[in-house]
Amino acid sequence: MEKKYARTLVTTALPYANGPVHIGHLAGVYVPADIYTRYLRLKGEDVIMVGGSDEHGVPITIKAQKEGVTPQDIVDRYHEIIKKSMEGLGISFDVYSRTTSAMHRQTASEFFRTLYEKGEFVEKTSQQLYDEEADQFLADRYVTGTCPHCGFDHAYGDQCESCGTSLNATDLINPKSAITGNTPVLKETKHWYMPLDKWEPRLREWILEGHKEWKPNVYGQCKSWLDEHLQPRAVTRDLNWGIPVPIDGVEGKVLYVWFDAPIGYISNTKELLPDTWERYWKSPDSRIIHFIGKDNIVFHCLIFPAMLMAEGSYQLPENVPANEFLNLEGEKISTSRNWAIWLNEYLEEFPGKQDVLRYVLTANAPETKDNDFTWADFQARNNNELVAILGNFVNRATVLTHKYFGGKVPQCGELADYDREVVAEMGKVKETLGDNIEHFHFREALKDAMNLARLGNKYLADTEPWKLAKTDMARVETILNVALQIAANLAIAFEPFLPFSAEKLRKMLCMDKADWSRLGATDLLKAGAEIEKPELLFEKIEDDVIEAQRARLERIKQENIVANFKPKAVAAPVPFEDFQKLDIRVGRVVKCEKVKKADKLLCLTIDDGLKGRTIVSGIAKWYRPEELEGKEVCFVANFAPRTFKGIESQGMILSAEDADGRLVVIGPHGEVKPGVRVG
Ligand code: B3M
Ligand code: ZN
Repeated sequence: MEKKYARTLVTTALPYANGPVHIGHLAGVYVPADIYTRYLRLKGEDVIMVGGSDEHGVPITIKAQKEGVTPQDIVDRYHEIIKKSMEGLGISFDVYSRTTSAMHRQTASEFFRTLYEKGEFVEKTSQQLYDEEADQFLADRYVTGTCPHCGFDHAYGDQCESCGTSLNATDLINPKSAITGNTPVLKETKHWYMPLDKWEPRLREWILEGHKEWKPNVYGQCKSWLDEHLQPRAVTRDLNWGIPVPIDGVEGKVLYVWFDAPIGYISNTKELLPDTWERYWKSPDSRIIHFIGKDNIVFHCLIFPAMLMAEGSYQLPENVPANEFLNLEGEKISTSRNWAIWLNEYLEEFPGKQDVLRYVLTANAPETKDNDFTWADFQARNNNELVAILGNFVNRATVLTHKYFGGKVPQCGELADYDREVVAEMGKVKETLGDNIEHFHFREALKDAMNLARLGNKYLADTEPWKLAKTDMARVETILNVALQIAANLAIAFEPFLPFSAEKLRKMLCMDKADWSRLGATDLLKAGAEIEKPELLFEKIEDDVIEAQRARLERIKQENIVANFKPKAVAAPVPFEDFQKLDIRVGRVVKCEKVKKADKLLCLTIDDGLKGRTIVSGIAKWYRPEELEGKEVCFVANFAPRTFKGIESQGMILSAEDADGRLVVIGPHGEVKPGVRVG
């Protein structure tokens, strides 16, 4: 028997306020959390969903420094963007706050002090890199140097982006401060540590014994951390952005962002319910569910619970249904490389299509493994599922009702056997769909809802009321009554997933608020009741819209290639005599034309100051022939001739290959006579 709870607290990972939210955040955290919460609300349960922006941490200070503004400017900007776009997508937070709020600062400080006073921290001094000129300790991200593993000379203090190894800033060879460029020195500093090793036995028992029902990806990750044994973790940092360490006499130190951020869930609940928040956190008949992405598992399943255990008065989470990652067109989503679909931009570019994104992200949710978002799939799911199945069924049922019954719900006469089968099928949806949502199987749950629309379509296709209209109007009445009841059921079943369309559908059918307990009922609409004029729930998305999105991604890819270009290592030395063997000369292009049946090749006639020559070159993709005519180019004059497509090429045009593979022809920068040697 699963336990019954009096109330549920749903928390969603706090997005860093250093950029807008993207589809990866949505698919991993916010859309599933919203489905879950809307479902519980629909059932009339006591549930709140809390969220907010994570406004501390080094990435925010780095971004501020790059832009020459304050960290507060950065978080003010992105907090607004994130909050507004989440509302725009219908993510129904009961509160969406921020970790720079006064309430949070107070809550996190008190939490730290309680642990400090209980003697739950271990104090340790260690050597950290320090920038003497800037007079500050350097966070790992603020140090760059040579990677001790691969020799890449722009590795960060926490990770080498070339070979992927995680590093400590003190491992770097030849470290440099990102603030002044100086070589940092080692300096002693004191910090407070959570002794996670002390909590390991309790964490082990709580998760490995007590929560075998957690998703395998979450359980497995916890097990492997626990099996490797937990080490003490510093919960303070030498930084000037964050919540100051609330100990008398301590200056220039703040709480580590991962210490304060999860406490944000508590602060936000307090902000929402100043008098009753404790019920959600401390009473044993409440359950706490953390929705997060897989990179946050250790913090939510081990570190934050250890903090809660140490504090002593809080409940531990009941479940942490972490998702895997969503990729974009086969590549990892990346904020810094702009490889993402940003929610705020989507909402502007696809007005009124919130539910399409919600649908695609749920149908493709990375629940058990990483998944891929592609624009082709987005288009296909909209056109072949939302339009062709759900929209089409609702449209047929309502149009026929207007056509034959003036927009009034017809009487339901005696049901035929087939009608009974269909109705029975509809009756099953509530349990399977509900069960799937309760077990965090949102993809399956969405399929259950869609299958109800499929059932409706099949019912109309099988019974063909438009044919019966000439002979058996009583039968048509019953069929359309059943079809309309299915449509009304869809308005309930889809409410957690597609709240905008479900509302539109309820309005169209003149229904009251959706009520989960009525799902499956055959009397949601009363005979004789009027329904509104049919309106399309979804519209087809055309190829050009998808093409434009693909072109945007293609542009970003090219920009990234150019931005990330790093010159190759210089080749082995050669003696000057070897170089002199190559006869490189300047020539003028007299004529240039495409080579027939070879889209890469151009044929150039060169004035070489002698009797002239022909050179075939693979640059057609980058130059129109007339662009080169009259220009001076450099060419190798003493290669043995080679034949391309029947043309003898007497040399090679020199060109540089840019980071994105584009070839640029090389020529002199001043006036030079054709035939002059280069060297
Ligand atoms: N801000 C990290 C992230 O976006 C983080 C989550 C905090 S949840 C308490 O991955
Ligand atoms: Zn490396």
